[in-house]
Amino acid sequence: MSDDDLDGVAPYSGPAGGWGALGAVARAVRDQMGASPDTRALLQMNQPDGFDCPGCAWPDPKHASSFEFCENGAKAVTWEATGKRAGPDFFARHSVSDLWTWSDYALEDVGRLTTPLRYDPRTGHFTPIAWEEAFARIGAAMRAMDHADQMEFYTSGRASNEAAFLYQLLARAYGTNNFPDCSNMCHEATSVGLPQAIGVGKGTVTLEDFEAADAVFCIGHNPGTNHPRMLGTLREVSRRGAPIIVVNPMRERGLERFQDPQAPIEMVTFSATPLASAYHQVRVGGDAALFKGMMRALLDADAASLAAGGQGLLDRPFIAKHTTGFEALVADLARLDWAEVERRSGLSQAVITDIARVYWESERVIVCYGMGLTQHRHGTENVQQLTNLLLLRGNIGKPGAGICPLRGHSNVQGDRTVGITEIPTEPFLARLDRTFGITSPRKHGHNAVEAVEAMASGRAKGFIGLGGNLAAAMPDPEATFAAFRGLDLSVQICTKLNRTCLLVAKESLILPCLGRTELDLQAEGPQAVTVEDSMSMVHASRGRLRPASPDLRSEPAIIAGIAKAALPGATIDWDGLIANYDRIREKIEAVFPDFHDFNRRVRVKGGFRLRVGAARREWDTPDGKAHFIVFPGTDEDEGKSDGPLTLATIRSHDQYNTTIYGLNDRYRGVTGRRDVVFVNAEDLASLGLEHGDRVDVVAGPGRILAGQTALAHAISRGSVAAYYPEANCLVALDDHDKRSGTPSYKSIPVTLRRSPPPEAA
Ligand SMILES: Nc1nc2c(c(=O)[nH]1)N[C@H]1C(S)=C(S)[C@@H](COP(=O)(O)OP(=O)(O)OC[C@H]3O[C@@H](n4cnc5c(=O)[nH]c(N)nc54)[C@H](O)[C@@H]3O)O[C@H]1N2
Ligand SMILES: Nc1nc2c(c(=O)[nH]1)N[C@H]1C(S)=C(S)[C@@H](COP(=O)(O)OP(=O)(O)OC[C@H]3O[C@@H](n4cnc5c(=O)[nH]c(N)nc54)[C@H](O)[C@@H]3O)O[C@H]1N2
Ligand SMILES: [Mo]
Repeated sequence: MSDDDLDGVAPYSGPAGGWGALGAVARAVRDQMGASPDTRALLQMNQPDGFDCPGCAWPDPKHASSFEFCENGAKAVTWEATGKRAGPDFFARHSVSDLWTWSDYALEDVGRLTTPLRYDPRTGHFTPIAWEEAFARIGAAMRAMDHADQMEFYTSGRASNEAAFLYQLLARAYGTNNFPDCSNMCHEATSVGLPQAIGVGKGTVTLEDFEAADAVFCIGHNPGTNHPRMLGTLREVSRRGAPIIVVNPMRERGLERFQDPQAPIEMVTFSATPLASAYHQVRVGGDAALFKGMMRALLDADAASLAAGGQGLLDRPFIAKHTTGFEALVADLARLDWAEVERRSGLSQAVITDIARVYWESERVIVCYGMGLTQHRHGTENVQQLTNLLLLRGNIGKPGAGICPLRGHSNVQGDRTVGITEIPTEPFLARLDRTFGITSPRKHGHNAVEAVEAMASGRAKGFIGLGGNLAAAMPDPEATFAAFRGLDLSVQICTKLNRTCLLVAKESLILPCLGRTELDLQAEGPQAVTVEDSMSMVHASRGRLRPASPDLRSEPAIIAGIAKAALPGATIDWDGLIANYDRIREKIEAVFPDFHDFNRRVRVKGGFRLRVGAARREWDTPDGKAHFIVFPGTDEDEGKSDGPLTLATIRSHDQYNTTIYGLNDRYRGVTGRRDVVFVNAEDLASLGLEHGDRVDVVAGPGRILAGQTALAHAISRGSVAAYYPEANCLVALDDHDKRSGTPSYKSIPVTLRRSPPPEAA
């Protein structure tokens, strides 16, 4: 079928950014904010005295331009600052079973929640409830649990440091380490893989390093959509002539060409800056094989250099002084089977050697990566093999070089830093106990997959969600939804209605909170919160807009309300902490020494950087060294791959995780629909299918995404892609990286078959 016969499908020939991006912002402002929009919010975004953009965790340049433009940041802000409201009258008109039939897009499009709500099982509707009564009911249900581990405390990564710190305090004072969080579905492979290798689970670079890098590798992330402000950084790298090497199964426009809306000349001349100097379409799940191939090519070239009387290509002084495990790595790579590497990665030995050559010919290299590496059965191994590659040439802890995981939510890294973890360390718990006079539980808690499993089996009976939409974000909606419906208590602290809110338990409450853009007024005046970006920079965020409703409360205030009701005898001064968030920051500083002088340093323009040992070649590992870690083999699928194709779930340009802003995916040429699956043209042909055919995507018995339109797309052979969250039905709860628990959202073995004709279906 040609594109002319297909609704909403036409190739996109423009660059990323540019006039298309400006047009999209204008539409978002009009749709969400109405005729007289309060666009002041857009001008305060990422300014030193404004609020932190809730869009992504990419840092702000030190010398912030007057207005850091970003299309998807603007969408995130207009989404929050919308004029639309989901008030009591709306819930009186619509029952939960009625709302259940609405799409995710329609649910959030109703607008901001205005008042606390409680589900009334007699009428099937949510009805307004006073805050104090809501807290009392939650407190009573929490106290009625047989033991504290029956509660799950979920955090989505928008929560500020202050909110997250109070939340972990509440849960630990209550008695559990059950902290499923969005990081468990996101960069957990980084949080588990990197500390073993380099002693810290965070990136080692700063924005300034990009100015000094001789080459930048972009592996498995899509910045044009998910970290648009990064394109400005990549544009500068490209204009300096430094190579940008992309490894991604799909050709993503945001990595190919960028027209900077902040560069007037590019805009008026319709020119653009090319970004990727080479684009390698790896097979989905083939990265570890690629990295091992690159390391082997590097070792071979090193040996050849030495044999010819040269210096060799490895940083031997670095390896000798700073690392262990080198010999074991070399021994593993000596056994490498190139045929296997080529099959897994979909790239030839010659191409892999070329990629490796760019790597070894560059003195200083930064590698950026995202979900394309972490959301695999071997996500942790992917991250560690990449780290090996960097260590071989001393590319960690020197200017212009390092590892750069692109974090997801704007404060997902900060939430971890201030204690949201199911596997807390003893020194941290000891300091927390000393600071607050409590006895924290020592037993490790649940991550996201374990939490849902515990809920499904009845071991957990209560859930509080500090933001997010966990039920829709997790694999296997059938099992996950049933787990939520079986609970005794379900509390969602959120800004908009979503699917998780509708999974009602015996006692279900929705507690509407302030967003980042809004004025947070407490007993001692307006408050600012703090966040930590992908590069460990901590800075303040202050909202100024009038709250969407006078009845909203801040996240810290809601947590304090729950805490007082659930732990009536506790000695923690919750009201004092809430009256002035400086007091929360004093406590954060008492528990985490890296935050010394917190209140002063966060008031300095631009904030401050938390210590990242590896960035200074201080390795916080048990033996004080960085570690090469061997991953025997290259097998992503562990023989599980019975389907001929591997599917990756991806984000469209018009969504924020489970929040669907619109139905377009501009850079991939899809308009007004999401029911598509991207397939390589040769794979389509070999399956006897054509561009535009309706197909079912089959991952196993009962795991079927039916009625999708197959699109021939620039994606590597053997790889297919479909949108998240629709495709979550293809992932089983047990399909995850066994070391980090990260669901393998991007390595799902599937087959495609022609859908039965509609009348027969
Ligand atoms: N506008 C917007 N911004 C966002 C988000 C959003 O949804 N919308 N989400 C936020 C969050 S929480 C996160 S975690 C980040 C996500 O940001 P990204 O990491 O960019 O997320 P994805 O869109 O899931 O996938 C990234 C890329 O991985 C590629 N890929 C898939 N499989 C493989 C593979 O096997 N190998 C390699 N090398 N690449 C592969 C896909 O083709 C895609 O280009 O963005 C954050 N920012
Ligand atoms: N198949 C597949 N599944 C995935 C992924 C994938 O790539 N593929 N990605 C995974 C990843 S990386 C992540 S991070 C998770 C995302 O999982 P979550 O973080 O749980 O989900 P979000 O969609 O970001 O949450 C959206 C909701 O957050 C609420 N919200 C928005 N702003 C605020 C606020 O300021 N405060 C509060 N309290 N609530 C707010 C709104 O009510 C909104 O409905 O999904 C994961 N699931
Ligand atoms: Mo994420």
